[in-house]
Amino acid sequence: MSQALDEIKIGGLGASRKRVEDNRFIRGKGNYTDDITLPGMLHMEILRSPLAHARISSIDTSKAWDIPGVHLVLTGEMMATRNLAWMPTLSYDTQAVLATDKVRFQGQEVACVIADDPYIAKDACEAIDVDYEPLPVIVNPGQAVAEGAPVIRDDKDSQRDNVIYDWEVGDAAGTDRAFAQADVISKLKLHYPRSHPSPIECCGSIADFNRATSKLTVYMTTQAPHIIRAAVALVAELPEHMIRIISPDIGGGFGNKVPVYPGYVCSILASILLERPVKWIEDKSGNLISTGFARDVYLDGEMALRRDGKILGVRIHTDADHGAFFSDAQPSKFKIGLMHSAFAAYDIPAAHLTARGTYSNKAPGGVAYRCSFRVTEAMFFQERMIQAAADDLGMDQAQFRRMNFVRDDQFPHRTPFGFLLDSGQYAKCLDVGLKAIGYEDFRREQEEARKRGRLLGLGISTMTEPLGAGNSREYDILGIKMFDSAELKVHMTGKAILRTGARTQGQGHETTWAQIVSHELGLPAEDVVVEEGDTDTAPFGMGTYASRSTPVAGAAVAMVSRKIRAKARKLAAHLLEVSEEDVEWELGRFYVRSAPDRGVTIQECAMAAYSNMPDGMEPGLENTAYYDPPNLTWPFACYIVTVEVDPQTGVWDVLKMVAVDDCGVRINPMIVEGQIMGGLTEAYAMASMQFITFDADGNCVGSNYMDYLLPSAWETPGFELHSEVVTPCPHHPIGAKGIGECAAVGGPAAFVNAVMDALSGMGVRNIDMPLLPDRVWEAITYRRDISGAPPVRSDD
Ligand code: MCN
Ligand code: CUM
Repeated sequence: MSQALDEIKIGGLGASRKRVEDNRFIRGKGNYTDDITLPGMLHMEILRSPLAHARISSIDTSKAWDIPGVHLVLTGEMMATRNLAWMPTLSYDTQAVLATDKVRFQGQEVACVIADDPYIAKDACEAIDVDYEPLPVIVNPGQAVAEGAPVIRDDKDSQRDNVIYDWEVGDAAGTDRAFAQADVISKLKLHYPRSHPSPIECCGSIADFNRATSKLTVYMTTQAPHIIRAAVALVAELPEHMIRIISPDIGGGFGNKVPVYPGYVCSILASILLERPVKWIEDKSGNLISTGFARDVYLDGEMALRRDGKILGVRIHTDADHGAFFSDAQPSKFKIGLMHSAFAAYDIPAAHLTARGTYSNKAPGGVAYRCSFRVTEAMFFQERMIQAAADDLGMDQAQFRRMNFVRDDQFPHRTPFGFLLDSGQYAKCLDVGLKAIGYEDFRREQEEARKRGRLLGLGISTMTEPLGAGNSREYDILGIKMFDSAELKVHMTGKAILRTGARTQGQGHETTWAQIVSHELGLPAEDVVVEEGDTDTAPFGMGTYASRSTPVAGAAVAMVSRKIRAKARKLAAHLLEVSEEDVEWELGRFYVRSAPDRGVTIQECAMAAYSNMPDGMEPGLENTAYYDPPNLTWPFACYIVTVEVDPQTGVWDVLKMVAVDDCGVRINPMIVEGQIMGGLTEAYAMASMQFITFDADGNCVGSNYMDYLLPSAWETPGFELHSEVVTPCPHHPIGAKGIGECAAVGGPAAFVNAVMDALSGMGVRNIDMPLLPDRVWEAITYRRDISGAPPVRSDD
């Protein structure tokens, strides 16, 4: 107990330390990509296509070249002479850097201008004449596979249609047998609409090629600097040791800053050609219209049920709209990410999933936005399906979940799709949530209110999700294995610098990693500075996404600290003049087992490492650890929302929301709560207001913040968080599981389930997100489902 208290005092595990990075952020002293100015720096702007699908018959850049201050106009044709008109994507497809033959989505990069300042560059973009011959446009998977559909990717010799892949996982025959035995079969079909992460800071890069040293330095907004270095080495064929990627402070990533964008590539080539630094900073509409969108998946599934409520099997089919290029950043082995993590929290004997991916005339993207590779869609479908199934059976929502959960004594548990779950207390989380929301009372209140014409609803979402790719057996990106790393250097006065292969974008790694070192070594957290994001100094790692930092890099931080402690123990034995076996450890101090008063602090050991080491010992107190996790981590969450729907207007208000998250041991409870609050806010936004859609001509509707709404504190409801359920991860060195995405993943279904519950008995089975008032009103008034994303509905 006293050790735990001492630890909190020095900022170790469990301390709600204020975020050290906020010291500079809230004083305006952050250092973002756009803050960086280099001598002789030029500015790049991108000309984007106004049309979604068109053949390019000519591009005339002569007027742009004539504008004073213009240094370079890049087109696809010029990129092609360097073999850079196309680049490989992280999903083994190709993507146009600058269009040559055709444009394939509105907002696609057609040309770039590099000039003395961004205003000249923008004017010069407008002076470029492009002749387009419009082609028929495809905006959803139904159109993509229709008879006679134009082939979008006619650049690929082997591509005869718009299908990217047909993929399956699970046991088809076993699932057929489960359905043959079912008393009830419940069905659900829905669309998880396209959404956009919209971080405060857009994407950007400053490429600086120095001919004299042959060194290319790129400052850029990336969540994964080492992957970018590898990609630049392989695509631009530059020697890897001559490439330095620096990811400065990042103003939010949320997945938007994982992919490789044409703007990065163009700024790099421009700097090589001009031998001057070239800066590209994307504007807000450019960001919304062309980068890293998420979701856009149609899900169709059914569940085989026994009359008593036992789930016997599930079948899921997904149709994913990938846009013009298949550029998902996801583990190589899986075509539809970790969609097959669906239903993992439930003990289901048989399951089968089929997935088809298609091209469309929309911006590429795929798995980004606070989601471990499609788990958001998986968990949304799961929890909507669970609610529909319970309704079909006439069973209580909570009881149906409880009777089908994987029980505490069933771990380790293998899901029918092959994942291995290690630990959890699902029923307990649900019980805490039900108590907090006042379940029984609300149900009574709901019934009473119904009699007076008021529509109240309660929605539950319970899920476990796989966080922390990978283990290297199963998880790689383009063959690069998904492990991570940490390097710790303890200086002679006991102060230290820690570097990892992850990259914080707002999650607070500078604060939390120091807490892990504190826990392992007893150094005060404030004595440990954390640095990430520079490939010349950080150890190799796969970056931050999929909430993998704590599960993988965080584990590496614990492991490297233990290596340091092992060496410090030898130094302690030397200082105490006893054998190593006689030395005991307590937080921050080694002592002699038979004489506990005789001891040395970790700081004294650090000094000895540089000034008084035993004979034959290598000096210094530094080490590196690479960590390949044995498995993913599986946090669990229970989100419960109550709402009131106004039948006259379709407006719905959140009455109360409770969240019970079990992410194992919490390093910093305050940061964890911040992650959950942020995620729930995003979940609420997706459920209630966020819409980025396309008309029949492929015009993006929602490419500005008048149409694509970000919730402010005014719209966002209050959330009540509960942290009493803690199931440590058995294979993580400090028992932590990931948390960064849980609320954004599990939250949306709770809101939608609540509105659907309010409408129960009205013959409405589904309203696709966002549940805008007019859509809810239409469902109530005409007693029908509302599907897809207008103006072009999926069923059109
Ligand atoms: N943490 C903790 N105890 C745990 C788990 C996590 O104290 N048991 C802390 C971590 O140490 C870290 C934070 O919580 O400081 C998030 O940790 P983790 O769950 O490991 O997630 P990552 O650090 O890998 O962050 C990635 C995740 C993703 S994928 C997206 S997308 C997202 C998210 O984080 N983007 C964010 N949260 C974000 N928060 C901010 N402010 N900005 C973004 O861009
Ligand atoms: Cu896919 S959003 Mo996060 O994993 O960077």
